[in-house]
Amino acid sequence: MIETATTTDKLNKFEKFKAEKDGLAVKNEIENFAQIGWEGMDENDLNHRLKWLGVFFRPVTPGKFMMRMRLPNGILNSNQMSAFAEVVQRYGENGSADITTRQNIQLRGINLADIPDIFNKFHKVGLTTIQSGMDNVRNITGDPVAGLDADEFYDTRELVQQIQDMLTNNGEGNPEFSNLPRKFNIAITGGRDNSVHAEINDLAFIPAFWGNEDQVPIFGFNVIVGGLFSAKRCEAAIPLNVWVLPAQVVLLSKVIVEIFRDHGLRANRLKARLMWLLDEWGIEKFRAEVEKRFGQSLLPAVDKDQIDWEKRDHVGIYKQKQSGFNYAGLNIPVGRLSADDMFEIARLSEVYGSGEIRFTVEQNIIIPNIPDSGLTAFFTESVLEKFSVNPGLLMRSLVSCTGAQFCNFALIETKNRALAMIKSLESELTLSRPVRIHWTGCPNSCGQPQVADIGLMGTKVRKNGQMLEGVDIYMGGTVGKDAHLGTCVKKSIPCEDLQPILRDLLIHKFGAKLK
Ligand code: SRM
Ligand code: SF4
Repeated sequence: MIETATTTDKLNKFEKFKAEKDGLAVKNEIENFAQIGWEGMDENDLNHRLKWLGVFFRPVTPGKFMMRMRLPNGILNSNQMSAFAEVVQRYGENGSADITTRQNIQLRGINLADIPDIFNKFHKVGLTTIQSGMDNVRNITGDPVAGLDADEFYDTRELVQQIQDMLTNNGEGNPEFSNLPRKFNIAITGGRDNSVHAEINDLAFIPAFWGNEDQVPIFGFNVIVGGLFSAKRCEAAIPLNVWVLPAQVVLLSKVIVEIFRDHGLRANRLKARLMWLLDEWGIEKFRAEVEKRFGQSLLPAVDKDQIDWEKRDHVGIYKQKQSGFNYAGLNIPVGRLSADDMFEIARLSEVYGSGEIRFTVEQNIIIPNIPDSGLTAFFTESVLEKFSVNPGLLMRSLVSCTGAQFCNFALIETKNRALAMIKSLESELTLSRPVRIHWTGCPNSCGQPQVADIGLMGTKVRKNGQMLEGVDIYMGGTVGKDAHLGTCVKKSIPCEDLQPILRDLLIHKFGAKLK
């Protein structure tokens, strides 16, 4: 039998606790939680509902919480970066931060008692954590060089912000969208290189011009839907056969999230993402419902979209479209930052740029608006030794999810192991091109191994009667133009045996040479 939202008797335990009390309700209880402490909290409030506020209880480090922000289009300013630094600084060695694969940041080591103060601090500098976890629309990604890139078709910043404001009630929390069947990812790309991995989002907008050769082309977006990675299923998004003007993007997003909310499958949580609804309905029925709710007929998709470049990683120094200005892309190894690092990045952005900072889905940082005249002094900054603008060809493309250090789903340690392995491979090999290696600690695929040249997915492996940490190897992921997902090519490699296998792959498939 096909599961539908109407089979309420079969609701999974998440649906049941959401029906009892909405996730957003804990917004009014945070002062009380801070006073009673996490040990005194209701289990569903602690383990689940707090995530509606972007506050994550970490069973691996009980009492030291993680906070996930919302940073539309991955953009922040130096005051906001300093606020992050101040928050984690007070937790000493337990305090750190990670840039995420959705152009976002997570802060670690936080005490529950401090959270009301931290929220006040964030409010003052225009930051929100609202609805950044669980069954909500997650951080909305956009081009990291929007407004800087001379070749872009559309500056995505305002649209991304408008969608976030609509879905979150300007960051205050929006009960209209706080009970989705599961998470929902949205991305908008306005450049030529699909810098946001549009195809792995539940809803994405891709630049495409309307009109034939005799007409003045009109700019808009083709719409794709249903992309997802999960332990059960990984799929690239499929065309909705809709083309919209930029001015229609917010309403279309609203309508599609509403359909997911009202009709998404809720009985089996493993099948609660949008793609499963598309399977059940078929794309034509889904499109018809979108059109009905949109209130006017929608144009069909344009044959040719504008993604015709290889994906850029933005690491290095690049000219902006504003004459005489540059953006600097800094490699942040596996996205990890200490409080001191964040103060330093904030300072760099103020001294050399305009105080603006951006994150990429590769967990790196961009500092825009550095005048030509500032570059020589910029290069002398010692922080660039740690966060290089010209890193090794493996390090520059390394991505890793959180892994066992903080994540209780993890089957393996990821970030530290990834760093150590890349350093040692770079010491053995000479490369002539970057190779994108992505680590992910379990099949949930937060580290997106399916988009990598070489993806490594954590698993448990039996060797000589012992259970060890291991990986399945994915290959063939392509990004940018004609992006498609990689597949598993080798299973169950113990991590202790991985390095020579990676070395051989790099030599035989990616032209690396032994030093
Ligand atoms: Fe993820 C669950 C970390 C991007 C698919 N993800 C989790 C949790 C919340 C599990 C938990 O409670 O411990 C992880 C938090 C660990 C921690 O302490 O950091 C977690 N996911 C991450 C981040 C931080 C990985 C990173 O190091 O960058 C990324 C945060 C993004 C953000 O800022 O919002 C992150 N997660 C992703 C992505 C990539 C993306 O969005 O492009 C995916 C695959 C794409 C997708 O969702 O379709 C992803 N995460 C999952 C899933 C599988 C979802 C599913 O439908 O089954 C889970 C498990 C779940 O939700 O039950 C999960
Ligand atoms: Fe945790 Fe698995 Fe996601 Fe890594 S992929 S952050 S281990 S849930």
